[in-house]
Amino acid sequence: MTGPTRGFFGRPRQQRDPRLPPGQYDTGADFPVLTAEVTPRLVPERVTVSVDGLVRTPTRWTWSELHALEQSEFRGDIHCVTTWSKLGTRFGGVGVDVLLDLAEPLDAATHVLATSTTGYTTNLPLADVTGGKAWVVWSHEGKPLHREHGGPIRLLVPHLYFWKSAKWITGLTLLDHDEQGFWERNGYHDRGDPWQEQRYQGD
Ligand SMILES: Nc1nc2c(c(=O)[nH]1)N[C@H]1C(S)=C(S)[C@@H](COP(=O)(O)O)O[C@H]1N2
Ligand SMILES: [Mo]
Repeated sequence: MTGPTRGFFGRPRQQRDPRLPPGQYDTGADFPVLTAEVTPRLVPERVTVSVDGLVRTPTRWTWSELHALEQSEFRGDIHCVTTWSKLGTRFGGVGVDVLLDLAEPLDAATHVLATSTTGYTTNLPLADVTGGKAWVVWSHEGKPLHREHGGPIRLLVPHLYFWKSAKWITGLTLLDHDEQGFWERNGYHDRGDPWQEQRYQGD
C-alpha cells in the first residue's frame, strides 16, 4: 500500500477567524479609506466636540479640554459593511461615557445623531454609545489619527458597522427619537450590528 488516500482526511480546513462576523473578510495590514465627501483639512487646535440636545448641561470641548479628560483606549476589531474587517486595531481618545457624564443626558433621551464638519451624519441608539462601547478618538496605533481616517478626531463605535463611526466628528445630539443619518437615509440599517448582518434597511 502507498500512503493514505488523498482526500480521505480532507485537506486541512481553513480555520475561519472567530473574530470575523458573517460575510466579512480579514483585510490584514490594509486599512481601506471610505469617504463620501471631500476629506477636510482641519487644524487640531481648532477642533471642538459638543454634546447637546436632550442633556442637562450642553457642553463643547476644545482640543486641549478633550485631552485633559480621562483618556482610554480601544483594542479590537472594526467591520465595514463593504465586507472588510480589520482585526486587532488600537485607537486612543476619550470614552463617550466620559462626555455624557459631564453633559448629563435627560431621561427622555433614547438616540443620538453624530455629526461631522462635512455634514455627514449617522444615528445610533443611546445604549450603543454608553457602557464602554464608544469613543471619540484621535490616535491610531499610537500615532495621530490620519486625516483620511477621520483625523484629527472621529467617533469610534467598533461593535457596529464602521459607517456609524463618523469621521471628523463635531458632536453628538441626544434625541427622544431615532433620526436617520446620511447612509441610513440611503438604505443602510438603522442599527448596523455586524454579528446580525444588519447591513440594509429590513435586514
Ligand atoms: N464623515 C464621514 N464619516 C464616515 C464616512 C464618511 O464617508 N464620512 N464613512 C463611513 C464608512 S462607510 C466607513 S467604513 C468608515 C471608514 O473609515 P476609514 O476611512 O477610516 O476606514 O468611516 C465611516 N465614517
Ligand atoms: Mo463602510
